Amino acid sequence: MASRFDPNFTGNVINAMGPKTSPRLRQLMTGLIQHVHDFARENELTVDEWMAGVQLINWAGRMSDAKRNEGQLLCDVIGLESLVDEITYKLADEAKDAPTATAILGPFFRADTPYRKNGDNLVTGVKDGEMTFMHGQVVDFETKKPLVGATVEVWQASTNGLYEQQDPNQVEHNLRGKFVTDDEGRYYFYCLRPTPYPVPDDGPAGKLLQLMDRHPFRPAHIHIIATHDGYKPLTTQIFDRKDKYLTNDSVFAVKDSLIVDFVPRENDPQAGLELKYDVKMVPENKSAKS
Ligand code: MBD
Ligand code: FE
Repeated sequence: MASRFDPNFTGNVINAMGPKTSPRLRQLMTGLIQHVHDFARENELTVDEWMAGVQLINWAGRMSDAKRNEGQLLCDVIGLESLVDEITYKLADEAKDAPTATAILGPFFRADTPYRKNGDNLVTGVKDGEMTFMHGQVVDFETKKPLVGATVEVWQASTNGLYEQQDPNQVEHNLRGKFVTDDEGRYYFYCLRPTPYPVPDDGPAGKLLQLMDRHPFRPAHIHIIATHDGYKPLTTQIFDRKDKYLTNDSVFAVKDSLIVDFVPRENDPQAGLELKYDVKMVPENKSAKS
């Protein structure tokens, strides 16, 4: 089918790249230009529509700073971060001794999260939360060998739907911490049972959700990053089985194997709930499928 548009135009743009371009950049930019041009031609994109997209991207840029990553959130609501996660970590599946599945990092990770001692309480100044004792073991996914001295980093939003850096009323580093596993590979601490949470919808990502007639909610989740020398770093999230947004996460990050159960805990004045969660890691030089 002959295009109504100049058949040489896209090729000319791609061929404008010079010989010093790296092979990978050439491949990515060739694909990007080709797909973006096809998108514009197939939809007969108007100048006004294109400019609305430009304005949306500029708005995201103006809104972003050390505490807010609106560009990442825009990618999240169109599923791009979850797709890249799937591509990158093809390894996880539902098999019995499969490694822990990965999930996206999201925009609220902080690189300067403090270390805390096992048994510490992450929660300050939250009155309406359900306190949870979270604990588990970090193990090699195949041998089940406990990984001593592994780092387990966690972060979660408060019951008001805000992460600490979004909320001037929370103490610095509230609801986040790094723990080091003990001689048996165990970690343990007190946190909140997470609650469902709207991604910030006061910027372009929220505007786009509204235009697409979608809600901004994410199912209740706790973020985890586990690391240990000689093992592949693991970034994931765990989700409360009782949450009503499990099947319609606004950023498409839920995987069945990451759904967990909060159970009642007896005789602990600090927590009425308990969550046991073991982390199964993959050695660095190994594919989980082998
Ligand atoms: C979040 O809290 C989150 O975890 C992700 C992935 C995207 C937006 C907000
Ligand atoms: Fe999150």
